[in-house]
Amino acid sequence: MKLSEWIFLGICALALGSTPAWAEADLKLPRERITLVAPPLVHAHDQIAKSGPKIVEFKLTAEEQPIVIDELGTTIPGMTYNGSIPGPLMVVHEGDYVEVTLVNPATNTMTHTIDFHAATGALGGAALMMVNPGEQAVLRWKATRAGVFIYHCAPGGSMTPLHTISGMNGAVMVLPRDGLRDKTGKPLHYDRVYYIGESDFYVPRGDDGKFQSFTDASDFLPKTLELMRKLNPSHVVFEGKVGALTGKNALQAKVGETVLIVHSQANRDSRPHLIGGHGDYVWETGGFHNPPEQGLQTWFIRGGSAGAALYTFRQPGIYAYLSHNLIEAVELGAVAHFKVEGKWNDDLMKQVSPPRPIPPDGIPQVKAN
Ligand SMILES: [Cu+2]
Repeated sequence: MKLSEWIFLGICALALGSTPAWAEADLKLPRERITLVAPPLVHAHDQIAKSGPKIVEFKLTAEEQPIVIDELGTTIPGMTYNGSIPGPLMVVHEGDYVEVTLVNPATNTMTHTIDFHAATGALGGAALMMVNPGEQAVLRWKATRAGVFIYHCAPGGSMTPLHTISGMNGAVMVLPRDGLRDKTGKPLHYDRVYYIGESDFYVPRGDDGKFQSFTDASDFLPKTLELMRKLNPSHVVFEGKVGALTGKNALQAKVGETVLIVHSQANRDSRPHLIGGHGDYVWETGGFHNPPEQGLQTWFIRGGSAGAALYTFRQPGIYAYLSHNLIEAVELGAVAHFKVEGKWNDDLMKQVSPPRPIPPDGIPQVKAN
């Protein structure tokens, strides 16, 4: 083995080791290594920080792999962080340092990086994380702003939107050290947190009118680029696939539980709405130091941002959580389900009279019951 190869292996070993030597030399803080999980799940975390700032280590691997984006089996050559669309949600506290290792395996064909909207400087870190196949980089940035922020690939030019819409996007949640609060300063807590990442895909149709499938990026990218420029998505989906969060994949909750729903859209506007429920507290623009809005029906997620909604479920049943451009929800796929268990509250809603034929005598249905 050549000397240069030994040096490269040594650098890799350092970077993968428990404490990178160069990082400890300039920042003496406790470290915590987080194992990320695929959305809609979120890694375990404290809502209120138990100690002072620390360095929180995450590892993201760029994975270029075919992904199925609908129930028809339509396949695109996806680009992902850690294999999921969106990439995993990373949770830290304000004042912590986020230390990310980005790995681009030699089996990949493209250059990847990360622009963290929560980070300060160097294109959100993208300029310092540009890794070619066979390379990795480590970036540390200070979480100075509390809120939910997206991250996405940004290799430059048309590759930036192409990689972002091909799956390379995710979010970071920077919690205030003392947790979430309402506009009066009252603490707010959640029993569960789900991360919903919305994606827009641009897939060409064949002469038969059906979506074409692709596994080769060099074939797919020029065609999706042409469609992308018309701003007319073929799919708008949650968690990278039509039906990823519906039916047997529904999100679970119980009556009385408070759920934090983090919703990101790295490229395009969205309008989350929970049918039969509300946003009790909504940080629509994602900033946790802005007073949350209360009692919302629909909220707006600007393309290139993330927001968070806190809701306490009060009735059991199946709820649809969708983008309330109903065409995008029903025709293009932007729907999730919550399956909520518990006891029905007649005071909040009661079926006074089920549907029945209109009585000939015109007696009001309420009396007929
Ligand atoms: Cu990329």
